[in-house]
Amino acid sequence: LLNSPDPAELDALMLIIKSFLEHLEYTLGKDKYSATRHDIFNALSYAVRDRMVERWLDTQQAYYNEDPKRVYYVSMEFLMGRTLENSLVNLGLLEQFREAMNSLGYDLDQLFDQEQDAGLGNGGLGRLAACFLDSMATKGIPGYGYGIRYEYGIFRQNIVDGSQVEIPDNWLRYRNPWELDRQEHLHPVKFYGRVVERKDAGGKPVFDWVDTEDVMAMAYDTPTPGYGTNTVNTMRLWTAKSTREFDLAFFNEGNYIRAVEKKMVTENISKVLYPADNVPEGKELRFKQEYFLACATVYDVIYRFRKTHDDLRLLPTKVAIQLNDTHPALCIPEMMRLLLDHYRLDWDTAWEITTKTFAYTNHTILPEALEKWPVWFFEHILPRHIQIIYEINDRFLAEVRKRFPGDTGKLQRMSLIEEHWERKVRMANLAIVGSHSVNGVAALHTEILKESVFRDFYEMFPGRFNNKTNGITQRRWLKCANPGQAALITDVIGDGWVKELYELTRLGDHAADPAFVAQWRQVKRENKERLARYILDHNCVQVNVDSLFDCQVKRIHEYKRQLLNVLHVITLYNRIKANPAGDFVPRTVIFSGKAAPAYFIAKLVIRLINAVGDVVNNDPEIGDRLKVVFLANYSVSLAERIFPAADLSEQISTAGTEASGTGNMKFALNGALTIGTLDGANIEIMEEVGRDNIFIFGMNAAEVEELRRKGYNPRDWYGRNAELKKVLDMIAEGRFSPDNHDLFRPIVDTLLNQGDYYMLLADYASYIAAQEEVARLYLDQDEWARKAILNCAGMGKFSSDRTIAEYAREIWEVEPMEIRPVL
Ligand code: DL6
Repeated sequence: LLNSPDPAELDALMLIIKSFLEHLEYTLGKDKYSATRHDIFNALSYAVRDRMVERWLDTQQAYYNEDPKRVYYVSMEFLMGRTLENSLVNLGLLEQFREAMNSLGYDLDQLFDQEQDAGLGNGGLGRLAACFLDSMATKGIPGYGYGIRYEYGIFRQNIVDGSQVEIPDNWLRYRNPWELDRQEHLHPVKFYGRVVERKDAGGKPVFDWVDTEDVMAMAYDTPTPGYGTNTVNTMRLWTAKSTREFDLAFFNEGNYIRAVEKKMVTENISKVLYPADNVPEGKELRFKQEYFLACATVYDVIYRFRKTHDDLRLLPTKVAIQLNDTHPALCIPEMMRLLLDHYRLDWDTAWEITTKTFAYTNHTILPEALEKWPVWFFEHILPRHIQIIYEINDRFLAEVRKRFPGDTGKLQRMSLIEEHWERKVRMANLAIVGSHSVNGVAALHTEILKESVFRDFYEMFPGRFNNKTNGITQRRWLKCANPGQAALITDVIGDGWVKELYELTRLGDHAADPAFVAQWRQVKRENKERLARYILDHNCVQVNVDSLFDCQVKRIHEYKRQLLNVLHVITLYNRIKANPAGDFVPRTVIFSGKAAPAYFIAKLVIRLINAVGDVVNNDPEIGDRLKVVFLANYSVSLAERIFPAADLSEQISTAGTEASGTGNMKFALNGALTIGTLDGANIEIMEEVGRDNIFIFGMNAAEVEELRRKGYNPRDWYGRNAELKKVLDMIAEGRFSPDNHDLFRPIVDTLLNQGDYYMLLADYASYIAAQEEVARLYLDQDEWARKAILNCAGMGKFSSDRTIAEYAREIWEVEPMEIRPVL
């Protein structure tokens, strides 16, 4: 059954088959009669993992022997998605495994669909962390991802009667074949208790943190392979286990059930990912999760360092720790605690080591998203850390006083402690003060950080601030997600782009070639057909494949303005209704995204989208000139279906609110044109693809600021624009909620009566005009395709390989290292 005539190749295929069958039989205890599809997937995954493990051990051994500087990317979220296909691609084994499985009668693509997403993240921040792991391994950076192995990842979203319903994501139920548990890497994490001060033999103060409740952090490791290299790095995720002492103490009390209950409560720390994006939850359990990650990680980092070094002062020469937002910022006081209390270093030495080791990435400028933890949480849960934070603050404010004498406003703003009726620790201030580098994730974002959010800090530490524009991995987001377009590109420019995305520039030469344009259009059509089948299967809506696929997929949030898109949809609807015989460019407007479970308006927007879809999709006069679909349960694997099929990418946040965006990059890479504001990375995308190849509308960040300063009255805009007024009146009057006329009133209220904070009304007219331009261009399909090709050609900058190379050079000061296979 095997096609290859080459005996070496045949041997390789036989080895794959043998490994697969052995895992099926010996690891899973199944034979061909009892194996389910999922067993086949698992056996195959184990066979693939074996290949990774060989290179993984070589890599880790080389790191041990050569002792390079290592990078630790610490993040509360890693949104990995599926692993099987990506691993095969990165290992260069996709076709071999395809043929081997074929010979056994299995279709590899169908097996890929058996895999559950690892959804250990909310959105952009978590997916960025996953792209960075891929790029670190590909670039040969000795890197580690550290996070939490949540038993329940981001919830599954069902849509019931138009509303979001959250279902727990029990992703580990059918086992996770990629991880290896490391029972020996078990670190204690302390909580609660009190601090006792005493003097050591030399008369120096000693702080003992006693009477604590301890939880163990146990490591699970997942290999993360690079593309076209032997490097396989590690993602280490911590899970909470109760301590043996804990078990014994409680069981010995004789109350067995209470003991088991208590044990479960302790282990709850790693139970569930908090599902809020861009807004902190403020819950005690989340605080404990953050410390759990910080404590286990810092312990592990120092433990690994000390295997080969005695002098802790060398730590910053061998270790760089990147904090993915402030969520892991407790690493800073935790490192100080260990250096001071355990290793007995003096404050200045400990502080120098700490600040030289840490770097902080900010991912949001929304003021409500900046984390602040009540001081009493610290006093109660982390009593030693609050002492250390106070000391950091005292020393820091003394410096501020020296630099800016008499400026009490500055002191108040820069203090690590917010002195309101409830005193809070400002985690961003802690992260900035405790790091040698602070970066934003797109040029505009970094400027806003410097000029407004962290202005005082920028004045004090100008050299600390830098920009690292985000990126995405082209392995997942083009090569795997869009094999048709990837093959077409490789046909004309070779496959160098998979490792060096700037190679795509050469596509520009082909944009005017009619044969290439025709092939490009054909690929897009096939991708749209595939998505159309998915929509029919999941939403029971038949969409027109010739219509413009207009997509907005991302978390549902007011600042991202899905509502503005809905206003456009209703405008189009009204226009068709007013002129049923008119010529309209057919559109399918596709939404997908989750709302935080407690975010009332975001959930109502989902309901509105579905309600508008009900009216529009069932109106015979509209036909297939307009369809609206909301695809449930947005996830990495659903995203991989949507991006390749998109014609238009909606990136319409209020200027100055979206730190970067990465969906914008995925769409453009997959040949969608962007309609967007001058926000986040949209600006840099425009610079790369050219102003003529993108639809820019609306106010820029400075204009938004200016209007806010002058006083914005959304009612002025409402009164002045008849189409806009009609759309809002229809929503308010229940045109889309005939059974409950007031259902969507709160949405209209946010716009008309609560100040329209994100200025949808101010940008409406310009958005509608840009959409008209979109429709006009879509009439010329070849011209549209030409621009889409130029978009793809301009995406070189947005590879996460470039981003990681910049972090490595400018923040971490680490060199790539080549891993040679050990024979
Ligand atoms: O940097 C990754 C990603 C950006 O692309 C998005 O613009 C930004 O909204 C997102 N930020 C968060 C913030 N969560 N917190 N904190 O997810 O980061």
